[in-house]
Amino acid sequence: MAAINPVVDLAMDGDIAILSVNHPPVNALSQQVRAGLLDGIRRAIGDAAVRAIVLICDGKTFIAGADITEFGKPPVAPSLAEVEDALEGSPRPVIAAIHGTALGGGLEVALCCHYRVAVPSARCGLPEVNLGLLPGAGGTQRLPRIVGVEQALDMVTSGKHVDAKAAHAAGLIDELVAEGDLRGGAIGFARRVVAEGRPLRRVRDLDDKVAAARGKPEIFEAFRKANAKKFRGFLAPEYNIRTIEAAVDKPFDEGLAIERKLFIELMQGTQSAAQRYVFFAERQVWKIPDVPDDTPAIPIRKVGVIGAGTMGGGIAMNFANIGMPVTIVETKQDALDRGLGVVRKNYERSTKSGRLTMAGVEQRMQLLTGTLALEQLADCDLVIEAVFENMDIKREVFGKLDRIVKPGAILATNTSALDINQIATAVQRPDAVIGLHFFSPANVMRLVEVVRAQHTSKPVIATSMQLARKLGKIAALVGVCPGFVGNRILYARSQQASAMLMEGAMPWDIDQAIYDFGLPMGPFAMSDLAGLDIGWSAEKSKSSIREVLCEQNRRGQKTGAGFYDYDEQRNPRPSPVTEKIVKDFAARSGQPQRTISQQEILERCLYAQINEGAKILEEKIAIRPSDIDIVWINGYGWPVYRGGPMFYADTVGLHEVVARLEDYGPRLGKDFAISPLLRQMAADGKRFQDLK
Ligand code: 3H9
Repeated sequence: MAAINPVVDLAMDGDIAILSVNHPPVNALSQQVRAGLLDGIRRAIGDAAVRAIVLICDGKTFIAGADITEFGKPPVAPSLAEVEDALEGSPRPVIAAIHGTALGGGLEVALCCHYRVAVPSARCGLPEVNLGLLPGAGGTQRLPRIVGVEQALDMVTSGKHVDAKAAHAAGLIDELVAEGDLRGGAIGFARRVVAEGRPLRRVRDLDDKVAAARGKPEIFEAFRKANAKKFRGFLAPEYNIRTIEAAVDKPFDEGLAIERKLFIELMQGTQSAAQRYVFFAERQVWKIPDVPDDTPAIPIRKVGVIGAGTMGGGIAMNFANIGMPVTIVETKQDALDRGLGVVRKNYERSTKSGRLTMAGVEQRMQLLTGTLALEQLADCDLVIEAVFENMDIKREVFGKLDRIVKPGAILATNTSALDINQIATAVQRPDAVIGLHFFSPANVMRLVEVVRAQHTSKPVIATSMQLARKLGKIAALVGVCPGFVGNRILYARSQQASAMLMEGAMPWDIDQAIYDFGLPMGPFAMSDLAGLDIGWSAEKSKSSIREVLCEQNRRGQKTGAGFYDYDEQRNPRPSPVTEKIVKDFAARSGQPQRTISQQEILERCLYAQINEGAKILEEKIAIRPSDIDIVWINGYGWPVYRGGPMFYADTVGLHEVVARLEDYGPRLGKDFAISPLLRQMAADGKRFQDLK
């Protein structure tokens, strides 16, 4: 074997050259890989003994794409296009041998080979859209020429991975080879290509499948329309569509030039910068400086959930989904039956969309055992309490658990705001206590705030993080404070939203500004969805707009009215009733009324959030700014193309954020204070991204 460079080798197997990449962790196309591939292919072509070339990778995967860490930096030769030209232009057949994932630039390289073989477990995809990009190395022009326009559109705009079997059926993979023998299978395939004198099949020369869509712009219009909601606010999906249109309408090289131009435009924009930042943030969030990866984890084989309400049921579903038995405890049989009934209904709904079979539903339901006896939790490795948000009740539950549950088990609370340190004083083993704050609906929402209390042990933290990952969640480790990270920042926004009602804005004005910014809904629509009567009781005073709405049985979507009026399909309409209530309150407050601009609404809401985020960092409640962004993207629908509130602050400029907050001054409320950290960073010209 001849080393071309530290990451690429060239070897011979008889008359077949084996060009292999060994660049962990994912064989990304760094400069060294590109240079090695270019050199290797030239050498192989230059060797008269070589009859065919197999391109293969070491480690767990084929090339998983361009090296994202190089993006945004000046390009270094050779370019990927040069490598691709060398592969595609080779006078000897080149065969890509795929295992793991062939993604982005990796699949684009494979598409420049004359043939592709893969093991059945391999997957292919062009996930650039998830980085706010489009495939910039010919993928948008070659993919539709192989799989057709419809599938290409779906793949480039969703970033979805296609498994090898489906890729084979679509023509993307020419042959599936035995799972454990990719190299042997690929060499065998190469020998057959040579023996049969098969042509050098260049994908760029294929036309049938794109010709089928030529002169039919309606295909693209229908696709845009069908996905308008999903693509709202994102630039990349539309740019991807345009490149596929170019593949259909233009000659290959012209299409390639369009792809290049649009790729550069996206690469230089803020959306892609945000999405690339989120890619790394999603991976960083698992890293906890004082809890190393080798921290011993507690084996979790059986879980207990206390409370069969919306939260408890949703939490239990997560565990049943991964095949783990769950014991659900309720205090009354009818509540238990109702809770398990809702779980079954949720599962059955998934059968309608084809995500689950009826057998799958039964399998999951069998893993769920309902009981009224807390004692049944004795042998659980993890118990999650999801009862009413009341400190006394929670402490009582924990006191009992302490006496019942076996030593070494994790005792978790799903509280969304209460002081977990105080809950932990109810037990003799505070090191076992942790917060696992799932978001509603818990079987759907990706975020879990893992809340570290004062005495939580490192194995308990490590186990909780690993478990969240197993459940398919994204977990952020946060500290104890009212509302933790997510709800504390939400509260900062709500305060501004409520204050603006007193100054002349209507709930729908505020919601519209937040929606247009890219969130799925504004604060008032969100309250209506959650229910306005959470924590409300009829005996309470009528001191807030929310309470008056509840008095009038306007308790949110579930009662057909809240801040908004709702029709049968739950479509919201501005409500004259709410308008009157707001105006009455505003008049009583004595505050002068004015028209509040969309800009002011946004700045006050969002900059107050950023300010709260800075305080959270100051108090070390979050490990890093990007963890806060992960919380807000995954728990509250902050648009990923704006990178989370802290990243967004960087794009605005911290100096500007502070200056605007100062301008608003007393309007922000008497308790509002600008975070000293934010102020200092603004003065120093720093960004949150600099706070690694
Ligand atoms: C592209 O190709 C553009 C072209 O069209 C045009 C070019 C001109 N680069 O996810 P993991 C790191 S755009 C650099 O935990 P897994 C990652 O940060 C690219 N680094 O592993 C992590 O580092 P650390 C299109 C990368 O097994 C480590 O590798 N391709 C890259 O769960 C392990 O990653 C994509 O978008 C990269 N491309 O999943 C694919 N990829 O250990 C992106 C990963 O320090 N990658 N790293 O935290 C993935 O989807 C997953 O990493 C993959 C493996 C499925 C491959």
